[in-house]
Amino acid sequence: MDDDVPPKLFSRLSSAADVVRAHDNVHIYSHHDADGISAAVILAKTMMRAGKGFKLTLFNSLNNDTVDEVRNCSAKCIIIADMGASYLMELDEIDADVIVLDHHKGEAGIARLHYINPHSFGIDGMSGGCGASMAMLFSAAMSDENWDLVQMAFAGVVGDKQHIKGLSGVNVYLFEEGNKRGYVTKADGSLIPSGQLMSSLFLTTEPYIRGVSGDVDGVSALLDDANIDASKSFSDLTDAEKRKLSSLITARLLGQGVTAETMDELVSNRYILRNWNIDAEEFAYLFNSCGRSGAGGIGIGSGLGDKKCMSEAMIINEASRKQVLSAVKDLDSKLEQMENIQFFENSESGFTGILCEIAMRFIGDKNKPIIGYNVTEGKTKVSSRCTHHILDRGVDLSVAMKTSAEKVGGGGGGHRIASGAWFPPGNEKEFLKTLDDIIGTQISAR
Ligand SMILES: [Mn+2]
Repeated sequence: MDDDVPPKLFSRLSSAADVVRAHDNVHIYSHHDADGISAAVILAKTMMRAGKGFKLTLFNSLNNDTVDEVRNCSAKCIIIADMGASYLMELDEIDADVIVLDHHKGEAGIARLHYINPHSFGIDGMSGGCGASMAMLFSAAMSDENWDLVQMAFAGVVGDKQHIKGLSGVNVYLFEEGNKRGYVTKADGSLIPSGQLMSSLFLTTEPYIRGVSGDVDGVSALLDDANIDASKSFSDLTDAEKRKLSSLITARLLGQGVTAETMDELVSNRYILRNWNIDAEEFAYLFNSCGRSGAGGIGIGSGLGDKKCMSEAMIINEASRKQVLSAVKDLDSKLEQMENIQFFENSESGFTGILCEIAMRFIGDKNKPIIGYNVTEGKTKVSSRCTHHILDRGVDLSVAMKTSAEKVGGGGGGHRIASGAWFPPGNEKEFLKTLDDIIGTQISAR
């Protein structure tokens, strides 16, 4: 694929920038995950620098209720990031200037809306541009002075895992421009998590190492095997120690049935950000933790450089990672199998998607998509994940999730590889049965 940014995309961005310049106040809406929060930070900073008044709201998702909220806001200029593609017609009817910076699939006959999505320009939004990438392109169209914000864009790119097979699409352009200006550099990845080893190996869920993650004795035994002093950090390790520890971790992961594809992804490049002492991956963890703990504002504050927010975000991050870790350990024994899918119920809302992703790579059957759901009052929320290997077998989760949810009075959508849905509680069995059938049909049609 051509990794240049298409000229048409630039002209669309520059007319969107003109629209915003004509207003004094803007309402920004974004998604509460790492990509959405990164996009929100970029847009907030851009508005501050442009001297615009702004409000900022994060949503768990764009749905009928939150679209209503957008419709009823008083702003005459609205920017929606990392969401919107599935509500284009509704957003187009709003009596205001609306700019949508999304990378999820969705096309509709729109008249007034300023819709900026890599998919519209022949770039795959699953890997070649995320919400934060689009926000960054828009920010650069507002002013060339905003290129420092490319650091935040990489928190979004990494948060949406767009870097794992190497950069593509507009992310290549963002890296080149950011690197040229000294804001972003690449470093080699490793199976060994960054930070103090006793703690980082205990907390690690990417990779989730059975018998090590969440197991103090297991961590000590692993470090003993590798002949490494337990007080060491990743950065203290000699090359020989790194090699020894990596190979022990590799052996463990192979024993868990982790694929070569996943191993490659785990050692994908790390992105170092000039103005921060944490890398893009650590930022993505931080933002995700804040978002799913309902503290997206703390995440945004830390991305904007507020020291108090940053230290609070660090605390939230540690607590949230412990919570994810214990849920993953729990999941290790309760994943249920159907013919073409595997599923689990998550009692906590907010991180079902992350659990799906971890389970897909480190716990479950590598040949079936993983579905996780959480039943709350009034709504069952579903997340799903598969792998490139499963996509190659003909699976499209975005279609399958949407169709199955609509059948039980709900809705859904997303990417072929990761998609979400919701429906009224009580329909879980029927939903799963339909989904299992649809995935079966998709595979046999191939
Ligand atoms: Mn995104």
